[in-house]
Amino acid sequence: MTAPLTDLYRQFEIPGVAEVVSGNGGLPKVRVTTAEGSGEIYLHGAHVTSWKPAAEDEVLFLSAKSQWEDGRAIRGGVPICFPWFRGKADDPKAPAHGFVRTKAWQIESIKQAAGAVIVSMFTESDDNTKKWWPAEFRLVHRVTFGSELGMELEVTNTGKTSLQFEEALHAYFRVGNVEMTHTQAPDAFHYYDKTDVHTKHTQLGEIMITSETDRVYLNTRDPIEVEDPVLKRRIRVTKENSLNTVVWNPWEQKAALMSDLAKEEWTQMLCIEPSNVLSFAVEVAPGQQHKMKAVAQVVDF
Ligand code: TA6
Repeated sequence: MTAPLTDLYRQFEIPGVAEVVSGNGGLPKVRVTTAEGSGEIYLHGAHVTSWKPAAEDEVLFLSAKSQWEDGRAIRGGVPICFPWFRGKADDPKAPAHGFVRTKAWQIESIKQAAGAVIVSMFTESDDNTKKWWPAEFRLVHRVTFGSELGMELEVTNTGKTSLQFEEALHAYFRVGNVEMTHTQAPDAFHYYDKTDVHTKHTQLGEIMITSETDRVYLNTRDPIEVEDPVLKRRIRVTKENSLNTVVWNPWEQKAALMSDLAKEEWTQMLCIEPSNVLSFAVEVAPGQQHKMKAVAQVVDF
């Protein structure tokens, strides 16, 4: 390739507002700067790695030891899990959380909307994806950077047969000390607990993180709020067309096994993942679409 990748995307730039630059590991990213907030999204996995509303500190966690290369997921930000969540049921060799978070996507458009910027990236089925999953699809990740962070995952079935998939916006939020957080999820009554052989449990009251936590909450539609007394802020995640919320923190022992997580970083992250997984997997008929949306806000503490 003669022109660096960033030159290929020069056409999409909005000078002084949205630029395509070389990021970590030389991977191209779109850097957004507006009066309402700033943010970054890599073409690698259409992966949001930063969102900072005006007058607030960074809201997303990003590991200092993340890898930045094809075939590896960035540790932190918002990885996109598709078309399966965790391991692929019928293929132990398949990549965890699917294959779209570890490949380069393409820019579809960059637009201004009121005080925000909407960056749309897409990826499509090809011979490589069909090695893992035979479906024909187009996936668009539409991200709105402003006083809120809006993420919409649009799946189009471009094939001739119905397709079924799982999906998750695996968001890592930055917290002062995960053990001090209180998370409210009003309709998160039942969950499967991965730390207890996936048995079904009932959630009593607020979600507190006091050990390794890896829960798939079922049939949840309500907004989730993480109260962070250390950073003195409350992060609210509102969902559309998502019936699961995954809550994860590896805690000390599991974190020590993760080469792309620096020492003690596990205390500064909490994953709140709008998703459709397990029995809530999505089915889309040929030619039809499904859009899952999540909006993150920093609200008064
Ligand atoms: O969403 C929680 C989870 O499924 C955990 O079980 C843990 O595996 C986490 O995702 C991270 O997965 P990754 O493949 O990104 O290391």
